[in-house]
Amino acid sequence: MKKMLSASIVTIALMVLIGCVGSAPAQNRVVISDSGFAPAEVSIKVGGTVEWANKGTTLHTVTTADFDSQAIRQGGAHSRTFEKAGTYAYFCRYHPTETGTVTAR
Ligand SMILES: [Cu+2]
Repeated sequence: MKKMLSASIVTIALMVLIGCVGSAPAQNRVVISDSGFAPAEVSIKVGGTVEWANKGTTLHTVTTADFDSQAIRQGGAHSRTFEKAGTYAYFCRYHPTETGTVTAR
């Protein structure tokens, strides 16, 4: 009887844990190569986080009118959480042809 009780507690605890993971804001990963951002367009929920990982061989940035990641070194990453709905167009300061957008809704 005691065993069954602890088994149900474990089951409930697992369900709660899985529930938390499921409701967490989506995390999206954008890879920066020396030819640009991939995927160039990401769509997230408001409150979601985007992480840019620099897999290129040189410095890159994620820059909009409102924010600038500063230089992201090779192997480095930058994360930003989008608390307001909107479409955020960004580019790389070093290579202005590298562009992307984040849509938060
Ligand atoms: Cu760049």
